[in-house]
Amino acid sequence: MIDLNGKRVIVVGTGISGIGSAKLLEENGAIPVIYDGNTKVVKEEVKEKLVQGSKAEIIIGEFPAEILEDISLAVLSPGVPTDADFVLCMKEKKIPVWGEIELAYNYGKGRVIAITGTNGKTTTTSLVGQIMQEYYDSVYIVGNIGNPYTQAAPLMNEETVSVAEISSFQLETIEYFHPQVSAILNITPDHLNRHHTMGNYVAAKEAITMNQTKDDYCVLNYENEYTRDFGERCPAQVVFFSSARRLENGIYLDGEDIYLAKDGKTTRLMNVKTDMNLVGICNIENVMAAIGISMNAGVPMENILGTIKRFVAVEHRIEYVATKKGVMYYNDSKATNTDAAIQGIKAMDKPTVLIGGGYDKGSEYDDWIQSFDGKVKLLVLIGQTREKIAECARRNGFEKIVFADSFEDALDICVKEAKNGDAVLLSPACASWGMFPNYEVRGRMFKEYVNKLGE
Ligand code: UMA
Repeated sequence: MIDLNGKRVIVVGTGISGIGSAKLLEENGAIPVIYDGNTKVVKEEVKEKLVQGSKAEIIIGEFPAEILEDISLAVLSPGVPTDADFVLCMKEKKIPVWGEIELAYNYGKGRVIAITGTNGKTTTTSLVGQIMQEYYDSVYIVGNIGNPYTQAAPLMNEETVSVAEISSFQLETIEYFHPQVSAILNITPDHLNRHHTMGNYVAAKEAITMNQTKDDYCVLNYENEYTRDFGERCPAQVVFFSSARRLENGIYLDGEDIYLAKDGKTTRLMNVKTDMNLVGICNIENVMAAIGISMNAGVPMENILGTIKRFVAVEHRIEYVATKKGVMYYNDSKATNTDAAIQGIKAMDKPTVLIGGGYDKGSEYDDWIQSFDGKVKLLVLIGQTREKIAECARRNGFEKIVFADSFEDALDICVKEAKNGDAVLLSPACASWGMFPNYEVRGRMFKEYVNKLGE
């Protein structure tokens, strides 16, 4: 552990990650200097969230470079780009730049399971978290899932198992972070406005294994070209899973059953129709990854399979909401990129009215439109990306498009257009920013609206 007692540490961001970092630092004797570039942030409101009698300095607005003179460490929130001018300035002054994950790891105790991937991380983290909680006494489910790791760190002991969902943003700023079991579920283009190139994005994901050795495990998807290739270079012992072929070693889907092939022996583990409650191939992959992770974290297979049977879908991920006038409504607000949204479409087996669009992350939408596969009867577009998506849809021969002026308007259109036997799917392929604070609020609004509809 690096001792920061008495040291001045700059914390960038006053969201849940920044507040968690500032509190943890102060509890351990460091002096946080909290900085946020958003001039709308109110100092008093930030102060209220800190430890009682906090001595933290709070700076809002323009970054005052002179404060870097006596700073020992910088802790960035995940939303802060690592190539921002003030971050480059810190690096030039040889100030170590950590993220909230590294700080929590510095003070945390016990074993760590870390899960990343473009899609499926929240479901897999929740499932692995539940498997661990039902088997071990001290378990924390932390990270990008919305529960800051820094908040749980002071509560940990040597027996603790932390199950951490880690985003590519968070992986850019780790240094000693060392999970005993890691997983990269898949890598497809996402967040390219932040990482600039696919190479940078892939490198950020792979960094989850940076401090792992052959005593550790890394669970990888054999059906994703990036993660399959990474298997050759991975510093940990690789555990592959596959939804498309029988593996000689690993966990795989064959027909409706999941098998484990290990030490020359093959065992049938479960049936995907009767032994789990989640739908779609992406969820079968998440379950296989969870098996690979949990068995290498010391949980007996019988317990793992028991929890999988009991586990129900994560909120906002292809979540069934209700059936109104014969129309089934699904909330897939968590589909903030095209790859996740493709999984949403794949899970539908009815003519579907689809709500798409939102914040522009610089994504391309062709693959998503091509996955409509005759299932989408109408695409209702919202937000900043609606023109860009409509243009892409037309280019791909899909013309059944309407623009909605607001989220409410989009929902009204869906109710009018969806007929008995259809589905309505909110699976926007875009982040919610600009119209909502986050995808959770977007999903909750959808559910509230649907639940108020008459039978
Ligand atoms: N800020 C600056 N300067 C900047 C950028 C941001 O001062 O250049 C400030 C903002 O004004 C704001 C604060 O930083 O006050 C926000 O920090 P943040 O965006 O990191 O948000 P947090 O509330 O701290 O939440 C973060 C994660 N957010 C992001 O990665 C964008 C949460 O993931 C995560 O749950 C939380 O830490 C706890 O670990 C959310 C997310 O959208 C769910 N993640 C992305 C995704 O899943 O696709 C990666």
